[in-house]
Amino acid sequence: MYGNAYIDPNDQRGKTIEGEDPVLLAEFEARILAGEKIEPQDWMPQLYRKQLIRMIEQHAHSEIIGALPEGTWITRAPGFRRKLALMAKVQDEVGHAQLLYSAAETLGKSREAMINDLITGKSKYSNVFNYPAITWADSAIIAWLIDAGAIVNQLANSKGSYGPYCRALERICYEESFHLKYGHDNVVHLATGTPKQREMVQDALTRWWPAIMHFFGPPDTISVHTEVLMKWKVKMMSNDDMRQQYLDMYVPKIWDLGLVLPDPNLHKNEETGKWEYTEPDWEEFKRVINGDGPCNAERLAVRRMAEEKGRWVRRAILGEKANYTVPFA
Ligand code: BYC
Repeated sequence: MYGNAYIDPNDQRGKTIEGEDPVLLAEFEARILAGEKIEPQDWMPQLYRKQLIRMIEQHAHSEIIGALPEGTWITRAPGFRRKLALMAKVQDEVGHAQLLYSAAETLGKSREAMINDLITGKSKYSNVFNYPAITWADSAIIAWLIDAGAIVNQLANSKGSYGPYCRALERICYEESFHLKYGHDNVVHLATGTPKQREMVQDALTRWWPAIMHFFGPPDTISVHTEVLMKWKVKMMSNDDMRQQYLDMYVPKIWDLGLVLPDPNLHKNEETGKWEYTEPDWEEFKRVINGDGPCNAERLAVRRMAEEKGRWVRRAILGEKANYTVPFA
């Protein structure tokens, strides 16, 4: 347990900053304003702690679940070199989850509790991993364009206020940049290949684009957490600003390959300097992040099976401490 890390579910201070000591709160906010990092043993408002746990935990779940769609292609990768590279990438993603669960643990929530919340459907994870990787080209699009989205998000937030999260993000970004190059190489190979390969990569891009637009979160006007997260420098860019930066960096690269994005309205308004686009279907986004996407049930079933099958190992190493609170079916 770290510093004042005990989490009381009935503690109303976790919902607002009311009830916090005003002097401690002012000192905390001054440190954040000065660009200092907050460390686990430091005083922090309960709302800051709860928001960080929510966000880092969701991020960790996204990495471990995110290993699954690409993971299905390891046995079917086209050639030995692609297989080796994909295996290494998938292994990296699981390692990212490990780093992030450790960062979240410093805030007082145990890893067992986080995993239980994932496999019981209580916690969220990134929308994008609830879609299937139907062809090899889907895995290429994930590695290029979803890892690219992750880098936009993580590079910004690695400059944030909570030390353990920022340090984990920095390390993750080094590996993600390599994933991005691997993904780009795969997409270029397909886009400059046979007509069949080109068609495959175009179809994959068309399938993934709406989910990629969702990836950065709902528009700022309806985002619930952005205001408080940005005030305390957990989030360093708003959802819409991340989406804009991403479009700026990657749409020209996609068009350079002669690929078509499935949005006839997508263009940069030269006067405002902003990208204009058709809003993706936010009702679908809500359904998918709340458990009703094409692969949610399958993804959680795989994680549940992994927890169940690994149980004896945890028992052997940790004894009673390995007991999870949720009984498996
Ligand atoms: N997916 O108030 P908002 C990877 C939820 S893995 C699902 O804007 P916030 C990779 C949000 O949680 C890296 N849910 O939220 C791995 C909230 O619901 P709750 C993935 C989403 O937190 C393997 C509600 O919508 N990256 O790259 O201010 C292979 C309202 O949203 C999403 C991360 O996890 C979403 N996309 O901002 C390849 C980054 N968006 O909690 C690649 C870490 C929103 O109130 N997370 N929601 O029930 C973040 O940076 C922020 O949480 C977000 C959303 C920008 C995603």
